[in-house]
Amino acid sequence: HAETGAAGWLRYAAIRNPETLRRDQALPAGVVLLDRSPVPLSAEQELVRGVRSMLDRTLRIDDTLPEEDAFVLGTASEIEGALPQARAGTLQPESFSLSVVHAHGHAYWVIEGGDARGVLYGTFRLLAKMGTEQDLAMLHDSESPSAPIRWVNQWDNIDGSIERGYAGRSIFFDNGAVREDVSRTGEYARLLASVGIDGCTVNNVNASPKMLSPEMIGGLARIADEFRPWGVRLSISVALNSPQTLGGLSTFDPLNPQVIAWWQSRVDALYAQIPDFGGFVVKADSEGQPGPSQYGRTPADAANMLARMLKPHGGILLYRAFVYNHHLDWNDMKADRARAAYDIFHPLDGKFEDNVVVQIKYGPIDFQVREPVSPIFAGLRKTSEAIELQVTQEYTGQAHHAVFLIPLWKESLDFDLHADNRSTTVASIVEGKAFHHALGGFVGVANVGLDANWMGHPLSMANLYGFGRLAWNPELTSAAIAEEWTRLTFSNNPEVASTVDGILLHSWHAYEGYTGSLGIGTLTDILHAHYGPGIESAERNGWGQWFRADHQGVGMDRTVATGTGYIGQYPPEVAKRYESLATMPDSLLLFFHHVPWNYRLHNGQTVIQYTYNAHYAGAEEAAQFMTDWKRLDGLIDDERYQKVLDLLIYQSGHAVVWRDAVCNWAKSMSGIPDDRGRVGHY
Ligand code: GCW
Repeated sequence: HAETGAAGWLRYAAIRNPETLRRDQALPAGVVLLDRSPVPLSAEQELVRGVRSMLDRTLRIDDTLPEEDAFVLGTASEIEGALPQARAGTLQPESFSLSVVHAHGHAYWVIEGGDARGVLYGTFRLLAKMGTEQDLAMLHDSESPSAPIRWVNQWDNIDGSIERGYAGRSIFFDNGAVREDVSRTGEYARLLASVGIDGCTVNNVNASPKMLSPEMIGGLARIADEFRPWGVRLSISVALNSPQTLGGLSTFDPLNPQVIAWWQSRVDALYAQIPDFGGFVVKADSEGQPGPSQYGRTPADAANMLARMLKPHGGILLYRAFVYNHHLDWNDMKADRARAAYDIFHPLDGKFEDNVVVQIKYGPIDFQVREPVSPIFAGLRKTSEAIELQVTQEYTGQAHHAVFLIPLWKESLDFDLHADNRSTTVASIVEGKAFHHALGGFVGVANVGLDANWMGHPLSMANLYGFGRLAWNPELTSAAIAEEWTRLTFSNNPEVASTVDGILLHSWHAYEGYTGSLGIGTLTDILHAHYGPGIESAERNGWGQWFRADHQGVGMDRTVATGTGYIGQYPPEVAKRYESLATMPDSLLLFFHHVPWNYRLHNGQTVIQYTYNAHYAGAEEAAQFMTDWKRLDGLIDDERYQKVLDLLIYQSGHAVVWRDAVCNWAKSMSGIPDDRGRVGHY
C-alpha cells in the first residue's frame, strides 16, 4: 500500500542507520500529551505511528510527566504548568518550538505549540527531521507560518468529476451529494496538515448552487468532522446566483434585502453544523459565472455582503481576481485580457471589509508556464491578498509530464514589485507585511482525486508538498524542498536523492523549452483539454491569450508607448524596466513586446533561432530524465520505478511532438530556416 503512493511523503520508511538521528542521546521511550483535545491527540498518534514505522519501536503513552526521558507535547500554557523550564517565550498561533530540555535528571523532548495546531505542526516537523535522517542531538527549532491563509482549493463538481483534475474522481462528492464513504478526506487532511495547510475549499469555483442545500450542508459537516482532527478548516465555493436558482427568489442582487436574508439563513445553517467553517470562495463575472455586474454592483458590494455575515463566526471571504471578458475583440490592438484584474480591482481598493481577501493568480493570464507577476499585487494597498498557485498541472503537462513547479512559484514570490520605491516582494505582500494587511496568504489549486497516489503522476506530489512548504515559509529554496520531498518519498540513499532532485529541478526549464519559450504564453490547445500542442488555438478568438504571430514578427505589444498600456499598471521602476527593450528580460520578451522574428535577444541569438534551439534543448533534457531515472533500477521499489519510467518514456516522446510542432510552425510562419538545419523543409 505504502509503495503505491497512497502514503505520499508520509511513508515513514524504516531508517537504516538510526544512530545518525541521535548522535549523543537515546530517543525517549515514552510520550506524554498534556492536552487531550482532538488536534493534539492526532499529533500524539502520529508520533507513535511515525516512530513505530521508522524505528520499529512503540512509544509508551504516559498521562503525566514520567520520571524518565519522554516526548512532551502541549501548548504553551500546559508546558508552563508541567515543565516551566521548557517555555519557549511567546509563540504565535500555529507556531511551534522543538527543544530538548534537561530537568529532574531526564531529557524531555518538548514539542510546544502556540496553539493546538502548532503542536501538530511541530510533531510533523520532528517526524520529517527523523525521516530525512537529520541529527537530532541538538534539536532546536522554532517556526511560525508566514501567513494565516494556507489553503487548498479543490475544483470538484458535485457529480464527482473534477475540473482539471487528473487523478480520478472526487474524494468528496458523487452523484450530486457528498459521498457515503468520506474516509479518504481524512487521509487527505492528514497529508495537508503535515505540511502546514490549514484550510480546504472542497468544491469547484464554478460552483453549483446546490452546495447550499440542507442535504449538502449535512454532508459537508461529515467532511468537516474528518478534517477537524487535523486542524483543516472546511470552506466552500458559492455561486452568487444561488438565492435565485436554489432559493427561488426573483433576483440575486447582492444589495436586495431578501437576497441578504437568504444568504444569512444559509450562513446560519452552515455554522450550526460546522462551527469552525472557514468561509466562502467566490468566482463571479468570469467565464460565464453569474456576478454582481448583472445588477450594476461591484465585486466589493458582493464580497462585503457575504463577509459581514461570516465575520462574527471568524469566517473569511475570498473573492477571486480572475475576472475578465472572454469575448474580447481580436482586431482591437488595445484589447488586453492581462489588464482586467487591475482595471477592475484597483479602483475598489479600500472598499472591502477586513475579512475579505482578494485571491490573485500569480500571473495576469492563467497559470502559464511563464508569466510576469500580476500587477494587481501592488495595486491593492488597503486590501488583503492571497496568491493563487496551481498545483494541478493544467497547462504544465497534467499527469503525464514531470514538471516541478516550485521554481516557477518562487520566481513570482521573490519578484520585487518595488511599490513606493521600496522593496515589496510578492511574498511580503501576500504575507500581509508589505502593506500591513490584516490577512493574506496562499491558495493552491490541488485537485487530488480518488486514485491511490492522489495526483496521477508520482512526481506531481512534490508540487503539493512544495506548495505547503512554501506557504509555510516562502524563503525555503527549491532545492531544499525537492531534497526533503525526495528523501521522504523515495529514499535517503544519496544516489536516489540526487537523481530525483536533478530531474525535479530541471523539469520546469525543460518543459518551458519544448512547449513555449520567451514568454510567448500558451501554445497548447486552449479550446479543449489544455493538453498538447495546439499552437494557433489561442489566436483570433475572444479568449485573449494571444501572441499575435505573423510573417513579420511575434509577441503582444503591451507597452505604454505603442501597445495596450498594460505595462503602466506596474509600479514605475518595474514599468520602466519592461517598457524598454534594452532592459526587457529575454524570458518574458514576447509577453510584453511584438518583435521581428530576427530580433536579437540579450543572449545573442535571434528570436527564431532561439525558438528552435530552446525546443531542441528542452526535448533533449526530457530524454535525459528518462536516462537518469534508469539509474534508480533496484534502488527504489519496482512499482514506482516502473510507473515513473513509463511516464518519462512517454514524456520524452511527447516532448519531440511538441518540439516539432512548434518548430515547424515557427518556420512556416517566419520563413526563416534553422541555421543548424534540423527543422523540416517545406
Ligand atoms: O485555468 C482556467 C481553467 C478553468 C478554471 C478557470 C478558473 C475552474 O481552464 O477550468 O475554472 O481557469 O481558474 O476559474
